[in-house]
Amino acid sequence: MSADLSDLESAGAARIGGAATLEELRAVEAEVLGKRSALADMTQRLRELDGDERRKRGQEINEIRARLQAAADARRTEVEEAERSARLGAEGMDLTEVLPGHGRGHLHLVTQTQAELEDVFLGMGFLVAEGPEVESDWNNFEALNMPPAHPARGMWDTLYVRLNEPESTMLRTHTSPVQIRVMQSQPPPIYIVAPGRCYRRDTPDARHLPTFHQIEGLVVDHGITFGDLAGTIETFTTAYFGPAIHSRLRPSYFPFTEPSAEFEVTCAVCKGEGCRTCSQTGWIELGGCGMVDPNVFTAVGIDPEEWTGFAFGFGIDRCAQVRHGIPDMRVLTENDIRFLEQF
Ligand code: FA5
Repeated sequence: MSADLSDLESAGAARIGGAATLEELRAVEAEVLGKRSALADMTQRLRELDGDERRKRGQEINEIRARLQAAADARRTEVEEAERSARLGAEGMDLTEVLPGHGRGHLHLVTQTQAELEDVFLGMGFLVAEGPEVESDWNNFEALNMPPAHPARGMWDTLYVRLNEPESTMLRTHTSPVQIRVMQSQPPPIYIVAPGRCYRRDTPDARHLPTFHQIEGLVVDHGITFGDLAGTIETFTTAYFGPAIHSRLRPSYFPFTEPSAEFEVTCAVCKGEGCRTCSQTGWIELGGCGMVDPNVFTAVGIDPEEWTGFAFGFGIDRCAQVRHGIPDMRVLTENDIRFLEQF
């Protein structure tokens, strides 16, 4: 019987190994391991044997069945993989295909705007820096002169991440934490811009999105003045918006700059007349700016007696809105092809 069993196993293994499709393998499995297989027949015939002999043969048959089942399982994985590769090859899409009348697609307006803004500042001698979107309380608030419970934290409706201590980790509410990261990682002089995504619990409206983009600027050097800040903003607006858009600085408050200002440009939708987009004011706020507060320098270990600097943070989506006269910013996230194709 041992010789029979060994023949049966090698024949079964050969049949399994030769199955080329899943369907074939199913049929072979039934034939080799199923209820009507020779193996099942031998199991039935165990009854004819007695005592020890029956136990010994029974064990042999079980071992052979287990080995053949393992071979069938392994073959199934191989055949499935081969069938999947063949199917993918046959169904493969040509993503480079260009249908008549359709372009190849292009960068989203916000991405284009970010690249253009980076170019303007690169042309002025700035470098581009980056920081993470998930930030620590220290970088997003505390080092920016806002200790815990500082009332100015309320200026930014914050989305927290459930990580570490409660409310210690958040989705950054602005790109200003990149200022902190840069000042901690390199000594002055510093001339950087940091574009990136920000998050706030803001209700979407014509000028607000809960997820939006800012571009931060930071300059730290000897003898930097508010005049340098105003000149930089003026150069940037003329380069990016052209001469038709007017800009103005108005006194404001940010805990990390002193003095601080808000930076506004004429509403491109109504040309300054007043409309729904600009809440009838004729002006749209682009961002905030000011001279780096000495407390921020102290927090990152830069001597405020030696160095001075300015910082600014503008909305990238707002820049796109103003430049292209987009009445409602929400279209930027709707992915309506009729809108996207215009840019
Ligand atoms: C700030 O975020 C400061 N960090 C800016 C700053 C940087 C001041 C450096 C001083 C020095 P504010 O919250 O005002 O400031 O936002 C700046 C700009 O980001 C706004 O003027 C607007 O253009 C854009 N912005 C803010 N919230 C939204 C929003 N929900 N949707 C779209 N754009 C927004």
